[in-house]
Amino acid sequence: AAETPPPALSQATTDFLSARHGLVIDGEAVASESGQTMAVIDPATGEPIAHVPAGTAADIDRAVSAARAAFEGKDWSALRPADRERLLLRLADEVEAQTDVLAELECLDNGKTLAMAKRVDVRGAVEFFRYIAGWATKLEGSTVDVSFPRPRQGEYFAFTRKEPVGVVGAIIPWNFPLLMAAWKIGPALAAGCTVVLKPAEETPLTALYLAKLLEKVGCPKGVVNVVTGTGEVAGAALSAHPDVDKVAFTGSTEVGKLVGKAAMDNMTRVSLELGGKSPVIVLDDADTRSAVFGASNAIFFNHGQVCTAGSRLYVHDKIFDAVVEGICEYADKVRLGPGLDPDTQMGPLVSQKQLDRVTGYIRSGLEDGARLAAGGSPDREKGYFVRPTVLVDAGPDTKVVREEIFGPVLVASRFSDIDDIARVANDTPFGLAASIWSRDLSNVHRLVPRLKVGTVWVNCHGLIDPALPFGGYKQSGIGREMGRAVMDMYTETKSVCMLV
Ligand code: TXE
Repeated sequence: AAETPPPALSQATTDFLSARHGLVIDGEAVASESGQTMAVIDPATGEPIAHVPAGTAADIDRAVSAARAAFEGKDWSALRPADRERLLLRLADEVEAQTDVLAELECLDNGKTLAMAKRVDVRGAVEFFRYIAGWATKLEGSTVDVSFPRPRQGEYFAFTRKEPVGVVGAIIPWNFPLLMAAWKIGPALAAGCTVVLKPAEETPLTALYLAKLLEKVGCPKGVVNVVTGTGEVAGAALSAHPDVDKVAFTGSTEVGKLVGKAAMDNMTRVSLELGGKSPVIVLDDADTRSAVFGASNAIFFNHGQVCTAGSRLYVHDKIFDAVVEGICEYADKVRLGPGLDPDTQMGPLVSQKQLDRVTGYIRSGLEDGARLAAGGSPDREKGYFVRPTVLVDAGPDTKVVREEIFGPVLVASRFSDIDDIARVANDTPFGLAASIWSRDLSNVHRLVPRLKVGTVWVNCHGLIDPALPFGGYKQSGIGREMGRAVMDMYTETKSVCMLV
């Protein structure tokens, strides 16, 4: 296909890309102590677009000290809950005002389309900051009637207080870089915590830009620190740091286990949002058109690089062919290209590593006997493009059915026994989400409690709302993000019992 030149970037984006990037520690942009940097690659071309410092354990030490000093210091603790709420609301306004730059950076850094970066990533961060800001003023303890024997004099008065957990170490992935930063920084600041953020090495740019916006809206120095660097060095140092009070991690289950173990050595609180292999279950009475569209979006949205991607499709035998044909038609029509090109519907995968991983899984599925119904190949010579792919009738024990691929690859299987479909859907180490497509409410209600997952969608998939708790059963993680539930992850409960 003829390459259309991407539209020009805004001046602010060009300026930011060509600037010298530092780690953000105690409000200053500083080089890594090692002096090393890492290239940031545009996945549409494979070319570097910027360089950022490769943070080391010594840099994590500096950042944690800054976060500790800020947590204990008067600038941050002097802020009333209402001040923290306003700070987050100002941040939301500033992120919104800078939508174009943030979306361009996300598009160049991650590969997603500009339209999606605006509509999902930036909009999602704005909405999330606005929602979570409100929790700063709504944290409450309770008074408790205790049943001790009556004292000779006076009486007991007992209550609980919610207190910020302290210094938060946040480690985030590359699939929604700005949004994941927002999901960690938002509740931390609302609760009164301070943060050291380690963005993914593939996508550090919007986190660094967000740090500038935090400074602009008056966030005190040291409250949010950003250390770019690799997972093995900077991430590992952050998760094992004895002066971090809570680690918040989103990423692979494999790394989540390492992070959880390292944190547990110091009894550091930890929340883990990990991988998934979410089933999309289409019952025989489902509306076929909406199931086709819904199942296509469930897997191809963000190129399948979504922890809740509907990567296992189970369709009732009666409508299997119609649904799978519809999804393949959808897949075949998707236009791939650089995210900046307005005609693009799907951009490249994030990195060479992901390209190799995803194409490796497609090969393994075919070797294990699955039939290729759509896609199956890289799309261009340059950049990390993979066509939306559908594999049919892969065996239940094959790697493509059991492991998280994290790319636009759907495995479609048929079923006929609705009483058995929950067992099939649950036959995975993961438990993040599932969707059910049906017009029969009693079948839906029978299935919902049987699915061992953190979120069930019915006749929709992947809808995430700041007010709705989000997280996994089983190896998909520990804890819940968003909603009221997330504030428990960033606070300690102190019980106070007084004889008065
Ligand atoms: O993830 P990692 P990768 C899954 C998905 C994907 C696979 C590999 O299946 O194909 O993981 O992606 C940091 N100690 N998900 O390798 O490594 C790392 O720097 C501490 C699902 O990119 O888990 C980054 O900031 N931190 C997922 C973050 O962990 C470490 C999103 C996530 O990277 C570390 C991303 C270590 N030893 C990938 N090693 C989802 N569920 O949303 C790495 N990191």
